[in-house]
Amino acid sequence: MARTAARRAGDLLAPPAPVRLGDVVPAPEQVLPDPAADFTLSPGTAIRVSAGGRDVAVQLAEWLRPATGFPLPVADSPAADGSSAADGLLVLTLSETAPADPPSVDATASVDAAAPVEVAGVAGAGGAAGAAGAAGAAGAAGAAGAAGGDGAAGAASELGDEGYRLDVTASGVRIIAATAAGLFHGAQTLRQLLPAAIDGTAPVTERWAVPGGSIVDRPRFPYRGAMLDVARHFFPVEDVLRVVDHLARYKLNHLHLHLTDDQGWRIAVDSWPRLAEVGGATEVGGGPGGYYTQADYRRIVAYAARRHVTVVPEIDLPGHTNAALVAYPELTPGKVAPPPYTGTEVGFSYVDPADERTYAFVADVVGEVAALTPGPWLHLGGDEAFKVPADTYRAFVERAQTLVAATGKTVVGWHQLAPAGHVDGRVLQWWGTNGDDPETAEAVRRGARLILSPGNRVYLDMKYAADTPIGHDWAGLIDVRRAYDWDPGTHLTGVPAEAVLGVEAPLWTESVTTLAEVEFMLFPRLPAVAELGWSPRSTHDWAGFRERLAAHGPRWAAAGITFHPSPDVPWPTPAAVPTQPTRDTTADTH
Ligand code: TNX
Repeated sequence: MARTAARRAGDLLAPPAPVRLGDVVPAPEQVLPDPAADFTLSPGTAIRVSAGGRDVAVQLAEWLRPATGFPLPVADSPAADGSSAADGLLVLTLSETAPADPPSVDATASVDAAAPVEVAGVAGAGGAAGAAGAAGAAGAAGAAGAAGGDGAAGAASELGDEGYRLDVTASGVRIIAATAAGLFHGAQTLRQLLPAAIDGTAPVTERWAVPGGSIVDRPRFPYRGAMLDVARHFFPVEDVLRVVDHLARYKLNHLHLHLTDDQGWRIAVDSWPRLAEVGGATEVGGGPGGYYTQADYRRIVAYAARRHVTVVPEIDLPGHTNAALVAYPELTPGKVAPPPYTGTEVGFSYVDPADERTYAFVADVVGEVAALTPGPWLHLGGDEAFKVPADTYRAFVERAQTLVAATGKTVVGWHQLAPAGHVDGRVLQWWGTNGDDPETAEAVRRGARLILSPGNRVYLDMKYAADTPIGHDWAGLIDVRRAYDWDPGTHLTGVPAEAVLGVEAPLWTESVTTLAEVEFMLFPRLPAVAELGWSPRSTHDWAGFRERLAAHGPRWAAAGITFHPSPDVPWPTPAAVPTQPTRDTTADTH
């Protein structure tokens, strides 16, 4: 007791926590800071978790132990009833029925449907917006704006599939959610509220302060993703797992793997073994290539699932299939194997749409991939089949869509699939560059939903600037502001926001060869896209975002993540900027 009192007194004298409650990326729906309620982790801090949340608690402990050096034991908590967080605890509560507004945590009392809120973007830009803003705004209409009209969550169930509530008081932290995914996102927020040194891999001396107050948070869109092209260059399992970690940090919940293309087939298919064995042995530039065994793929899927990331496998058809044709010449229209391809042109290859064996191949492949994939999606590609006449293309795609539907998966495809007939739930991934595509809008009217990946906004293989050492520029140069300053809800003419499932940032890898280069292209644009997918539109604010993002530079540096030191972002110190990959490449070939 005495020690606790002494610690409290010390905390009151201590400077405020270095991170402000509104500094989170992506910006939370509602933020109510209480600077008098900072909590500081100590060697005695423990984690308590209610049934069903244990794996999130274990992961939180794993994130916090290396830099703090604290033991952070995880124990089950019998109470899922909103009872008081005992002193020095991080309490994770998974409950559909517990109030999201636990009475024991002082700062939360005022956060309800009519409560003051502080939108993160405003807090980030405003500097001293903390207590005064929160207290002064009591009764203001902020909540409705921030929540997109929904008001605040009154109970955990209102937090939905992925939402959470986080309360920090001087005595502890509580995260409450209706699902493990929500709890996980809340835990990622808590991680970001600690000083940047938390991302280091060895113990450091630091005051591990968490800013006081409450956050209530839910995503704007259910689908928030990134794509990794493992076909142009192959990336080993460990690299993919690290990319999953990067996605999860920013509450992205889908990893689309572009598994097949002209230059390589990267997934083992038992019924057509030469696809991986022969088709996997090449990559752009003549390197050794590689492929995932089914065990490898399962490992990726399981690792991602633990982080609440769903893997979306893509088998690109009918074009982008040279590697498959090398392995199985009977799939080519001329029945003669083409030479292996290691260049970067697109649009020349296709499987024979006139041969029944092609459909047996498609059925076998999507059948095996579907069986390996717990998530609901299977991506059929469909882009750039330039050599296939429109009618033939459409008939092929319609059969392929039906074969995917027969596996129980929902069809996803690039927006070139638009003219084909609708199948239940079909999702088109729009990668155009002009925001105006009547054919896609028409497919939406026929029932399709959309994933937005505008090439000139979120193609992460585009260079940041003319002197970026890797990447393309066919869709323009994309620095951070360009990646951030658009609205997925209104981007495509004639497509209502309700038809937008979400956003995805693809990374094509013709010129990207190593994990460091992958990270360099992802950071800092990936968090910008994550914010578009997660945060209510009312928080959208470039000035605030760039400030919040800047504070992540030291986090990435501590975690050993390579990033582009974009001049768009006011990085805190040059020391936070790691060496960028220096390679003088690559011919642009789109
Ligand atoms: C277009 S976007 C492609 C890819 C290339 C990419 C390069 C799409 C569906 N197809 O095959 O890798 O451009 O930026």
